[in-house]
Amino acid sequence: LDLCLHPKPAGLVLQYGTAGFRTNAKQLDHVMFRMGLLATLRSKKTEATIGVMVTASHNPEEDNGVKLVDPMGEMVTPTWEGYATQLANAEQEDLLAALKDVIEKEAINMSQEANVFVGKDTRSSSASLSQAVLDGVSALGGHNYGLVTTPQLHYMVCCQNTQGKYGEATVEGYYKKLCQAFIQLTNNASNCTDDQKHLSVDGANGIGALKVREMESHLKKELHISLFNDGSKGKLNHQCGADFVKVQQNAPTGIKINPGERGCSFDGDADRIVYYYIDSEGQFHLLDGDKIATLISTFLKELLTQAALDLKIAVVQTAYANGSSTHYLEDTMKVIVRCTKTGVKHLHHAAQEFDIGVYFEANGHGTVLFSKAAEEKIQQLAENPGADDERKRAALLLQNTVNVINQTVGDAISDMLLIEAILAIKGMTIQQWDAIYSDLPNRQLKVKVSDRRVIDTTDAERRAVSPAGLQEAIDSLVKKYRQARSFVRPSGTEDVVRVYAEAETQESADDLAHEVSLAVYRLAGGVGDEPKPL
Ligand code: G16
Repeated sequence: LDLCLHPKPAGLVLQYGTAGFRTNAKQLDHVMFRMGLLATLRSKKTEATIGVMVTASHNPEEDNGVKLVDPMGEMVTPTWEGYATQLANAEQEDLLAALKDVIEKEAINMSQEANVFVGKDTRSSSASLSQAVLDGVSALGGHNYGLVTTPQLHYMVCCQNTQGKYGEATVEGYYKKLCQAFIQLTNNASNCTDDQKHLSVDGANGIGALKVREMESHLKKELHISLFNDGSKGKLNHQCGADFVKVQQNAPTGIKINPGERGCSFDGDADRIVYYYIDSEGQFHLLDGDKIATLISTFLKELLTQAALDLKIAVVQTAYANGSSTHYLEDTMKVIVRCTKTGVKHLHHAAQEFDIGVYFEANGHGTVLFSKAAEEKIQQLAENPGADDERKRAALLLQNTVNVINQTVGDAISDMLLIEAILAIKGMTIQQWDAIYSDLPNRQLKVKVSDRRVIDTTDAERRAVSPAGLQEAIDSLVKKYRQARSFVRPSGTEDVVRVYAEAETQESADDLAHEVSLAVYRLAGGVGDEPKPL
């Protein structure tokens, strides 16, 4: 193995962030190679298949990134995130020593075989960068899946390591499993018109668009998809996609939907989804991750009641969750709500503590986890010849719900199928779904600072502990507005500080977000022009 193949520019330092390494694609060649090496070691250590996904998800086309996927399809464990950072930052002459260090610390048996699945998104830099990963996968058994969505890669890693119990480790197998479950679910919907079966999808000009096309024939016309931003002309994530729609609170460019009709947007690697519609007055209505979590948990709770199954259900959110959603879930739905730090890995972990854990970030990244015991109880009831009809019907619906969900990670395609099935079964319009609760007006902003690491947070990122005086400043600004809340945190995927504010009116939310941005700019070393009022 030639360790000099993809040399590191001297002095460059990068961090394994919220979702792996993310930066301008030009800086990532050596990181990719080294992540190939590390994935091989992780595979030897776990004696299982490991995934490597080359993507920068919601970031602009010029960026790229890489993340490692552990054996059950989950994000790589924190100790190994640490190794990833060490390896990525080791100067060229120290690389061998850094590798030896991991091998020693983890007592890795180097004669053990390794198997690594590599996937990539549609960015122009992804081809050469995924080749760099493959160069690093020095051992036998590297498998290149080529173009896949991030959740498809997670799914296939899990299938491979469960010897097919979770499904077949191919993209075809993924479509078959999800679509079969979807069709079984929608068989329970009565009187669904063609109009109700129609959905407009914004593919963010990314991999999700290609994969929706590939999947369509498996849907057997149970869902009619009009695909926009399919990558044939527009730029990835540019004025489209889930992040744009969520942050701008506006429809993506390039989509055509009639008033009242459902639309949804994926992000660049199809692990996020948000829904929306435009009313007859031309007003845009967003249904984000919080609304999705509410819809799904309501549906599951109703089925559990019908099935008379005593399973504990919880919803996991982050600080970005709209205050109205948390109130509704806790006070009206009476489900347990947990708050974790941003990053799917944190939510996933918290959701594992319950029989059924529904986790969603407000940005549309999320899924549902069922404990083994919960899945067994559901299956027993579904197969019990003595059970009464209503209980059995509910158990069968729960079983198909389990099968339509990609439990390894948030998945736009799987979430879309689940949401479409729920709306069809409940005979619910998007307006009725939207009316479950009303969002508090909110605003998200970004502030550029010279070093975002000066901001440190606690309490699931809801309070800043440094720099000195920042939290006090936020507290006194929040006091000026009704029903207000605000927090700041350094992004783990972009070189910015994120600011979130919500309040009783949009004007208050905008003013508060602006004032908090100014506080960040002044107290945390802002660069460039001072933030201007909206
Ligand atoms: C990634 C993570 C998400 C996170 C988002 C923004 O999303 O997977 O969990 O919410 O980044 O993170 P940050 O605010 O730290 O930049 P994606 O879709 O880009 O992979």
